[in-house]
Amino acid sequence: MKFSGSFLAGILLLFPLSTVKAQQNDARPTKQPNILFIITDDHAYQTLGTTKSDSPTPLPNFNKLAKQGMVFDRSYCANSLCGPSRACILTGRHSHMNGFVYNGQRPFDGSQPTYPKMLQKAGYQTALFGKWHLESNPTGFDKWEIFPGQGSYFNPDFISIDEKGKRQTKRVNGYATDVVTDKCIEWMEQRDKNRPFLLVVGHKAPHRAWCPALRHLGKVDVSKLTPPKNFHDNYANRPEFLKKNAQTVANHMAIFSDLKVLKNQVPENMRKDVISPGYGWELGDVNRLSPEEKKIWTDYYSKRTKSLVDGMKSGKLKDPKKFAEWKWYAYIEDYLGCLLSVDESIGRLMKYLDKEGISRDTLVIYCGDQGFYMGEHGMYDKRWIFEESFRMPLIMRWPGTIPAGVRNNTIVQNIDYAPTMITAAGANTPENMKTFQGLSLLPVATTGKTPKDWRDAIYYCFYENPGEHNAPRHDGIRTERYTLSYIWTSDEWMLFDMKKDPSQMRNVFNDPQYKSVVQSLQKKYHELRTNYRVPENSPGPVGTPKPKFEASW
Ligand code: SGN
Ligand code: CA
Repeated sequence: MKFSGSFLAGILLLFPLSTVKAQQNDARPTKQPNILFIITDDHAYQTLGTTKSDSPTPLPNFNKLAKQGMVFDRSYCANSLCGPSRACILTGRHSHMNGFVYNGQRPFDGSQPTYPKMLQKAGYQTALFGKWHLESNPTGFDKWEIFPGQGSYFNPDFISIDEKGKRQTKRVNGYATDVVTDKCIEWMEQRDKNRPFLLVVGHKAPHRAWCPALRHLGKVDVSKLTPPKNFHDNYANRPEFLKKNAQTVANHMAIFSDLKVLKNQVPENMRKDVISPGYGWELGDVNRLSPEEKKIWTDYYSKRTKSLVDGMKSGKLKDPKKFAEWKWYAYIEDYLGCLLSVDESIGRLMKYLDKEGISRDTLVIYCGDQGFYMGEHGMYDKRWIFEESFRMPLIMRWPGTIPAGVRNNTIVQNIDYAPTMITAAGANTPENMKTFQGLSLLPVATTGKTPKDWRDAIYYCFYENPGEHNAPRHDGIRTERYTLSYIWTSDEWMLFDMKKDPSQMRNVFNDPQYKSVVQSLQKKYHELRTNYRVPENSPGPVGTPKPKFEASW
């Protein structure tokens, strides 16, 4: 039987495309949900803000999101660095398969299958605003405006494509988190309401150098906080390489940039005592502020500068441990200050969904791009397989489909997010699903339970070597109880018993009591490498600086 074009158009008017497609496909939704994917930069799970204990400062909208949705307490990244992690999320495949193994090595190959491209094909309108960090132009998005590189907190620039397909850069006044949220809401206002949408909200916050919005200066009370128990970690009982890491709060933070001490208010003869060698640069972002804004910023940070100068004069901060703690308080105040704007952004986006009456039709996914240290092991930044940088925040909300207020403990990974969205959209064709190495989280998310045949271990690989923070190339696995890792550059193994030693202070790899555990975990490690098709010499023989991987799928 043949239908004329107008008859078909009539049918489509009666049944919007989203409904028709979902009915044709025997996937779980009866209607394709909108997907609002909010991704922040360097948000530490420890500060997620979904409970009182993990929120040293009130984050009411994170809290509400958690109550209305499901918090995944054990979601891990596949490679703890921004670009690679985002590439894993986009493709649902590990770094060695998608080819983006570390920042700046080469642009992301946008010709490979990704979840936005699949959604576009399945009838979605798609957009992305904010942080991208994969260098090549985004593919799979009808509309995109991205930050150049890391982006700026104040009056940020956005790259987009002009009519001739050429890149153009435009500066927008405002604070990055607010501006990205404005652009997202504006785009949703103008969307085609008869088609589902995918909107990726890419926030810069709370990335280094942790600059809160001016209205949030002084809004975080750090007086009751204390540094983590292992803040003064001396790295005993673990591989030698750890001692060489260059991401400690004590020695590797830039005093005038990260910690926002005002250089011209520090007496010259004191500067050598406060600047860690090589970390004396000043904050570039501040030069983007107008003179009025700069005054507010300078007035605020004068107080911090005074506390440093007074502490040095009185001798209180001359003790390196005390000085490191002073830095930690400055760090945490600014870091949490950045999260206040993200919290507001979530509030605004959820309010918009409610106002439109589409909350029940929208799958909201909130995640970070990897984990982050809030002083654990004395560190900031990420990269290592240690729990704080490995685990990332993940909340999913889909009222009526995902049970509300549930904490889920299933081990999941960022390569699972793409297959989850594709399955939710009913686009889980064999052709699409075969490209993924991750699993759809819907069976977990809709029941809150771990399916019987769920994986028992995940694979991790960090390629950059040694990089800005001197973290070596290493890979490893995480099971319910253990983290096993191999440092390729120094040929060392680490094993942590997460039940007995959750802070990872003791490497038990050579402990005779763990002999059989080591054997079975090493077997698992090799099994995962084979199953995920990790090339035999990846991440590279001892000492090799630059492995090259082509995207393959
Ligand atoms: C910058 C930061 C690093 C950070 C990398 C990667 N230094 O280089 O501290 O690890 O980005 O971050 S900074 O002085 O320029 O802020 S990532 O999130 O993009 O992977
Ligand atoms: Ca990041």
